[in-house]
Amino acid sequence: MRKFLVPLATLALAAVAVPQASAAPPGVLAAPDIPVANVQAHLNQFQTIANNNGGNRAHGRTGYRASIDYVQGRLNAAGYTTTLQAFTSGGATGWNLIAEWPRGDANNVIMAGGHLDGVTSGPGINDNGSGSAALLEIALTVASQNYTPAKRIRFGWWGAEERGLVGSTFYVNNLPSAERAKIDAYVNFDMIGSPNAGYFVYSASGQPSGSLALQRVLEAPFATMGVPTELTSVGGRSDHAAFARAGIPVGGLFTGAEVAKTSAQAQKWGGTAGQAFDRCYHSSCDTTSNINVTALNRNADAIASAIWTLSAAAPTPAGPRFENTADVAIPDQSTVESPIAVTGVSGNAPDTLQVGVDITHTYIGDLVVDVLAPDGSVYNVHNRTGGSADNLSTTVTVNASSEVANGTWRLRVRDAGPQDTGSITAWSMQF
Ligand code: DPN
Ligand code: ZN
Repeated sequence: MRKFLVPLATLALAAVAVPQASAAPPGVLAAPDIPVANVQAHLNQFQTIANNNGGNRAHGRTGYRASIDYVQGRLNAAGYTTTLQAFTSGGATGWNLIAEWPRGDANNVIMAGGHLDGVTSGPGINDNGSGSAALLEIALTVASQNYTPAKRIRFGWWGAEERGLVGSTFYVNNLPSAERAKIDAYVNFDMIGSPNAGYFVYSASGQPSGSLALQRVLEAPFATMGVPTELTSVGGRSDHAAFARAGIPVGGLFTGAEVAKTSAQAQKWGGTAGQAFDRCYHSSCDTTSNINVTALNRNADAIASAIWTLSAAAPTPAGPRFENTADVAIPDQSTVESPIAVTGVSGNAPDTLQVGVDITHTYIGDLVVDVLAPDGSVYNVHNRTGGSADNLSTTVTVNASSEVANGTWRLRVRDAGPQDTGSITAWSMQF
């Protein structure tokens, strides 16, 4: 069903469902405030680097190497052990920069990253000086606070994202599987200071051990700030993609690129309706003037909050995880199912069964999504909420303790309204 045909029941619900959180929800840790002036100082350095190197910081150009040298120099001075990982793309050498804070359990790694390269047509300050600078300032804060997390924190600045996610893909593809398995979550920050900013959260493929779902961890600090967010799907458009393909839970923040802000978005966030979130996306005007300092500040604080929350979580021994990544089309006004065969789990399912659902659809207000236990018991995970939002990418906790674990579980999706279609991209069960 489309936006204009909102059933009365939905309207009545919407009238009361205005979340106005004022304190951090349980499980969300207070993190230090990240001074935005320090983040801006790093952006000024990137701008100077571009000015001195032909106007850009692109892969294969001297401005990229200078950007790496700046970030690595600051990290080394703060006590990080940093690693440069070289790769070749388009006949030129590029580098990923990896920095690990040497405390916390090395078998449970929380990874945060963003791309450090820009396009050749401009200095790349919002895309992605913004994420790079915020990550650098947060890494420096981890050090200056002498933070001792439960989990290991690893930062990554990726090369050659703008040439097709080359650096991050190289990193993940070259990680031995035992090392991949140690990464509990990867969070990505690409374009977080867009001048006509939106506040977007994305998340996919499950939940890190011992922690709240990534989506919740990323949304919570904005709720505390009283800033509404939208859950979006950025698909494979940034460096989280390779991690997601490796089965690692991923999430990220994003303030928008070339797409125009709608009037509804301008109403809740301010800014200009009908204008791109970033009019200077991939162009020469992506300079330090192309930054919304309020958005940069909020996102830097939110990233710090997410990293503190994720790294403080005590790792829990994860039970087995099962998934079905086969695409199942959801024709209009139909019911489809995707099975998962669970074997080798003794006894019943837990009361905290984590069900991850990834559905691409043009109107999630049409969808009724249920998990069916092997004996046919029905657990609803989504019932036509979300109005005109598209794509359902979420992790829900299901109390399935009265169900025998072994057997065939099914995700059942019913499209209960006319017009829109989609597909089940993947779903998973973490015991
Ligand atoms: N990384 C940019 C791109 O590949 O076009 C912009 C972008 C960032 C898109 C984050 C989606 C999410
Ligand atoms: Zn870009």
